[in-house]
Amino acid sequence: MTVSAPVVIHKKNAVVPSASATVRWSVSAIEALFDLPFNDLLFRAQEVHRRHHDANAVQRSTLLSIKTGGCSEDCGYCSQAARHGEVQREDLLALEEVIAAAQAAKDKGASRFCMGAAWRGPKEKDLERVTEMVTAVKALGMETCVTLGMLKQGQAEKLKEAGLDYYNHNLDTAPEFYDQVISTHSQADRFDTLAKVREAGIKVCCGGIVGMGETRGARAALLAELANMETPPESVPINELVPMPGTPLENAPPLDPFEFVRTIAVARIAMPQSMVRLSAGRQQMSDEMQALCFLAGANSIFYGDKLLTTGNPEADRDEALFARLGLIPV
Ligand code: SAM
Ligand code: DTB
Ligand code: SF4
Repeated sequence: MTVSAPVVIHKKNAVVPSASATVRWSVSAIEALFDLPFNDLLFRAQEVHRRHHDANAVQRSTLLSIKTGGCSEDCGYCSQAARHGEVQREDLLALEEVIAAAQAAKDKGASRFCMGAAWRGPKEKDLERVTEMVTAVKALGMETCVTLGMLKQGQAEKLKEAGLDYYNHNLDTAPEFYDQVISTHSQADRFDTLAKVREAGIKVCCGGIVGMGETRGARAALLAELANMETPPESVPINELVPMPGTPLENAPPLDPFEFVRTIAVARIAMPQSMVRLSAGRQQMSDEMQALCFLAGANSIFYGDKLLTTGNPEADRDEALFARLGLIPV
C-alpha cells in the first residue's frame, strides 16, 4: 500500500485551528498509515524516528498535582471534575512543598518538572503563586512545564517571564468527538489558549487521549489536527484512558494494545521532530508493550510513581526497564 507524502509548510510560531490550517496531513493519509500492516507501520516509524532523534534516548518528566480536584469542567474522563465527585478538593500547594517535590524528582533523574492544576483556568492571584513555583523549580536546574487550563490575555507572558519552558494543553480528541466527551469548553477554546502560549514564546505540549470509545477515524483526525498546526507541538503526549470510577467513561471498552502502539507510530511519522510522550496508562502496560511503544517512536515518559491522581510505574521499575532495553535517560 502506498501512503501519500505530506505537504510541507514552513510558518513559524503559530497555532491555528484545524479548520483554517494548511493541510500538511489529510485525515485520509493518516488513516492510510493506521491501516498499514503492523510491521510495515513500525518499520516506517523507526525510519522516521532514527532520522530525527537519538534512537535510544528517552526524556523523563515528573508530574505533580499542585491543585487537585473540585474542577468546574465536565471532561468525561477526569476524576477531578467536581461533578464526578470522586476526588477530594485540595488547595493550591505551598511553594515549599513544590520545591521539595521537584528536588526529589531531580534527585531521581527527571529532567523536567510538570505542575498540573484542576482549573478551568487560573485566577490572577493563583497565577502569581504558580509563577513563583516556576521560577523556583527553574532555579533547581530543571525544565519547567505547567498545565493550568485556559489562559487569559497576558497570563502566558507572565509564565514566560517566570521561566516557563512548556505549557501542556491537550486537544484530547477528534473535533467531531469532542462535545460527546466535554461540554463546558470547546476545542476552539483550546486552540485559543495554544495560540497565546505560542505567541508568548513558550513551547507547546499538546496531545490527547485514546481508548475513550472513539473510532480509528477519530484517532486519525486528532493526529491530523496536531500535525497540521503551523508549528506542530514540540511535545505530544499520547494518553491511554485510565478509566476512573465515577466518571462517564469508567466503563469505556478497552483499546486493543496494538491499536495504541499504532497510534504512537502514526504520531511519530506525522510529527517527525516532536517528542512523543508515552503518557497515562503506562501502569497497566506490560514491559513488552512499553518496549513496542518505544520501538514505534515514543521518546519521553512521565517518571515517578504518581501522575496527577492515578498511579504510574515505580521509578525502580522504569530504571530496570531502561537497563533491560539499553535506553538512555535524558
Ligand atoms: N485542567 C487542565 C486541563 O484540562 O488542561 C490540566 C489538567 S488535565 C488533568 C491534563 C490532561 O490529563 C487532560 O487534558 C487529559 O488529556 C489527561 N487526563 C485526565 N484524566 C485522564 C484519564 N483518566 N486518563 C488519561 N488521561 C487523562
Ligand atoms: C498529559 O497529557 N497527561 C498528564 C499530563 N499531561 C498533565 C496527565 C495524565 C493524568 C492521568 C489521570 C490522573 O492522574 O488523574
Ligand atoms: Fe478540569 Fe482538566 Fe479534569 Fe477537565 S481535564 S475536569 S479541565 S482538571
